[in-house]
Amino acid sequence: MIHILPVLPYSYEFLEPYFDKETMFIHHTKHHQTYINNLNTALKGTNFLNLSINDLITQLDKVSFDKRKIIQNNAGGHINHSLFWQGLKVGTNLSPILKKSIEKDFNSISNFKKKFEEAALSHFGSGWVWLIKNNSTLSIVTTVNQDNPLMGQNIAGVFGIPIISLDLWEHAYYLKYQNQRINYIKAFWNVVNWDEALNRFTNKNYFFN
Ligand code: MN3
Repeated sequence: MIHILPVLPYSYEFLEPYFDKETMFIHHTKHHQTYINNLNTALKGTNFLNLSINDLITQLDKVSFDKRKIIQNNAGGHINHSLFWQGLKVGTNLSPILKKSIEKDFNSISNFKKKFEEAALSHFGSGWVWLIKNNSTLSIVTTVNQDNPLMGQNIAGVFGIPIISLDLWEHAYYLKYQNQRINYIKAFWNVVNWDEALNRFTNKNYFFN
């Protein structure tokens, strides 16, 4: 299969003023597209051409060593951005079921947000911050580069189902927020798609074609 850029489920200006139109446009059409192009190129001549992106990222340990890193980086770049776009929306609310689970593992919603912001702010360099679910426990983790918690412990250093995620690469915020990563992180709370988070939490919808 040839991996293709998923259509955004909203317009580029939909997340204004929190995430700006120009950043969203470049991020989706240039950055995400480049990961996909590089992935399609890297997969040529391999036995992994028929795998969906979901299956591919869980089988990276089977990729030959000389191609593993380039496929890991670009398959990760593809699925991470697909998850990210679907995880953004304005005007959704945290559902009681997920709220209860966050409160169980982080004591309160405000403490959860504080821990998430701290993890995002202290992550050095490029990567992602995640709320993940492993069995019935929620935790906050960061991954480097384009690693994804679904890649597993051996590849990403962590395993879990992504519930919410935030891109920490400078390309995700530099145009609007320059070096002020904290302002971008705080703006994120206005555009978290809590409906999508609930779908993933209840295991209904975290796979992509
Ligand atoms: Mn990005």
